[in-house]
Amino acid sequence: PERVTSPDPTDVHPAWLPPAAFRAVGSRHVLVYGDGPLVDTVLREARLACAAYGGTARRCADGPAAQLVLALRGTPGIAAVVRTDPAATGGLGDEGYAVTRRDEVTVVLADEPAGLLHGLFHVVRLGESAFGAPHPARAYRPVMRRRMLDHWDNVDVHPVMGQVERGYSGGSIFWRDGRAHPDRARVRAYARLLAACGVNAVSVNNVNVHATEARLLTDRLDDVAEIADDLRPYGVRVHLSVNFAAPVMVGGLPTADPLDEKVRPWWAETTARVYARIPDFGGYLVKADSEGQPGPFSYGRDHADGANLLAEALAPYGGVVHWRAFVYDHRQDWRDRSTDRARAAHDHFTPLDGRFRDNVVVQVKHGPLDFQTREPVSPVIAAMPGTRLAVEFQVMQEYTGQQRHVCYLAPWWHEVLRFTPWGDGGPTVADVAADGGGLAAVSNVGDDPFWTGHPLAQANLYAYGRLAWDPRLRPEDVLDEWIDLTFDPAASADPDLLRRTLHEIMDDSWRTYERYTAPLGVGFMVRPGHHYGPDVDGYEYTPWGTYHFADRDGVGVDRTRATGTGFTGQYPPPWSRVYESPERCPDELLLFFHHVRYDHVLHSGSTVVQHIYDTHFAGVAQVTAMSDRWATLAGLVDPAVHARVSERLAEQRRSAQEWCDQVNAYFHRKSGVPDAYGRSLY
Ligand code: BDP
Repeated sequence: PERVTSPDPTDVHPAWLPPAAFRAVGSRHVLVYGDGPLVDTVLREARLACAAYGGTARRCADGPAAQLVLALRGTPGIAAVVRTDPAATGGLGDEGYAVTRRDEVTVVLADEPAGLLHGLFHVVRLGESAFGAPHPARAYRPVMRRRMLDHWDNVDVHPVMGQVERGYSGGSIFWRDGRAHPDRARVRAYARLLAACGVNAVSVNNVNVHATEARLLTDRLDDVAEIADDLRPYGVRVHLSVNFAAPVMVGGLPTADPLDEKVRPWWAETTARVYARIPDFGGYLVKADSEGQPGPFSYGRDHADGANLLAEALAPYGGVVHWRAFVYDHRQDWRDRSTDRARAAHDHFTPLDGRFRDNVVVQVKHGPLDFQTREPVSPVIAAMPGTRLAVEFQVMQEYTGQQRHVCYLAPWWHEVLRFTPWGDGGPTVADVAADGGGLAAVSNVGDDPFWTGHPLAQANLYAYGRLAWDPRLRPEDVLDEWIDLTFDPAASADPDLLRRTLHEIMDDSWRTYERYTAPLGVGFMVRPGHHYGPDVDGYEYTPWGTYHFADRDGVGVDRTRATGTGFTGQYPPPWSRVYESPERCPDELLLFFHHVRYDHVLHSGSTVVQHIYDTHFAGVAQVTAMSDRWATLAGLVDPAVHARVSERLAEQRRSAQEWCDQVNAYFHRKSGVPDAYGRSLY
C-alpha cells in the first residue's frame, strides 16, 4: 500500500510528550554543538519547541546569549560557551550526560550523540526547574545498557490471537496487511516517546513466529529496514524475533539442527544479509521449545547449542541473541504432583551456565511462572553467574486487567528489581541485570488513539523505561514525572487536586488489583484462553501446570523440599529457608509455596479464608473509590481522556465485583467457613 501519514495527527494522543512538555525549553535560547543524525534530532526537537514557545534554537554561537547549551564534549570551540570543567564528570559513555547550571546558563554535556538526546529529555522532564538555582555538574548514566521492548505483533492478523498477541490496544503500529505499516509518522512518534523514557531497543514481531513473520528475516527484510529507519533518529535499535526452524521454514534446508554442517552457514549468510541492509541491527530474540515453538530439543541438542549457533552468526557485527528461558512443558499431567512448572526454567538452564557465548543473553521472566500479579522472583536470576541474564517484565497487562483496569505496575517492578536473591546486603535483581543483559519487557502499545487502550496504562510504559534507566527511582516519583509531562498540572485550574487524585488512583492500584483477584500469590484463576476475568477452576484440571489445589480443607501449592515439588530448593539461602517454612514465608506468597488449611493464621493475624473474604471486599470498595475520585477530575483533564478512563473504570468496577463474588463464593462453599462479619458470600 501507498505510504500515508495519519490523516490528522491530533487524532493520536501525545502521551507524555504534548507540546506543553517543551514549554520551558521552547521559551529559551538554545545552542546545540555537535554533528550527526542524533544531534540533528536534538536540534530539530529544540526548534520545534522554540517555534511553539518563542525561543530560538541554533547550531552556532552568534545571536542572543544562550540559556540552554547542549554540547558534545570534544566539539571544537565549546570551551568558550561551556564555562565548566568538561572533564569534571568523568566518562559519560554511549548514552550518559551531565547537567550543570551556572551564570544563568544550563549546560548539558555528552560524549556521544545519544547522550545528548537523553540529556535534552532530562531538561524537558525538569521543565522550569532546569533553569533555577545554579548547581555543579551532575552525571547521569543508564544503569542498564539495553532497555528493550518486545512487541508481540504479528504481521498478519492471527485467527486466534488477533494481530497483537495478548494485545489490548488495537492493531500493530508496525505492521498492516502483511507489510510495514504505512503510517510512518506514528512509528516516529513512538520512537520519540521511547527515547524520552529511555527505551533503546525494540523487537518488532511476536516471539511466536508464524510462517509470514519468519520471512521478515529473509525476503521481507525491507519492511524491517523501514521500521529501523524510523526508530534510528531516536537512538532505538531494531531486533527481530526469529523462528529456530527458520532454516527449514524459509531456507529450504531439511533440518534446523544446530550442529548440522549446512545450518551454521545458513545462519551466517542470512545474518550477513540482515546487517548489509540494517547495519545497526540489534540482534535476534528467540522463544524455543516453548508452547509449541520449535527448538534445539527437536534435534536432541540443548539450549546452549541453539543459542550459540545464532550468537556465532551475530558476533561479527556486534549483535546479540536474546534467548528466552521461558521453557516448560505445557502438556503436563495435572494428576502428577511431582511435576512443577515453576521449576522448569531452572531445571533446563542452570546446568548450561558457563556454556553460552558472550553475546547470548538469557532472558528470564521475572517470576518462575508467567507474569502473575504476584510471584516470587525467579530463582534462575541467582543461579547463572557465568551467563549474561536479562530480566523480562510484561508492561502489557495480560494478567493484570488487560488495560481495562487501572494497574500501575511500577511498584511491582520496583519490588522485583530491589529484591536481593542472596539475602540482605547482597546484589539486587537490578544489579544482576545491569551486569548482564539489561531489561526487556513486553510492550503494551497498539494503534489505539491513546496508544495503550487505557490512557493511564501509558504510565506503565513510561515507568518501565525510566526504571530500566535507573531502577533506584521511586515509583511515586516516576508517576509524578509522568503526570507533569502528560497533564501539565501547572496550567491546570487545580494542580493539587489533579496530582493528588492521580496518585490516589494509581499509586496503590497494583495492590488493589491483587486484592480482588487470585489471593496470596496462588495466581491464575483466570478464564482460560483469553485470561480476562475470574474462573477459579478454569485451569485446575488442564495440562498447563497452573494449579491452586483448593479442596474442602485448604488451598495452595506445596513447593517445599520436605513434602512438595522441591522448588524452594532452587533458591539460595536465606530464601530457600524462608520460603520452605509456612511460618516464615511472606503472607503474599504463602499459597505460591504452601498448601495450607483455611484456618491457617497469617502474619497479619487473619486466617487464610477470612483474608480472602476481606481483601476481596476491600478491593471492590477501592475500585469504587477510584471511580468516584476520577469523576472529580472532569474539566481538569482532556475530555476524551476523561471519557475513556471513566468507561474503563466502570468495567473495572463490574469486573472487580465479579471476581469478588466468584472467589468468595468459591472459598465459602469449599471451606464452609462463614464470613466473620456476616457479609453475604453466596
Ligand atoms: C504467556 C502468553 C502467551 C505468550 C507467552 C510467552 O499467554 O501468549 O506467548 O506468555 O511469553 O503469558 O511467550
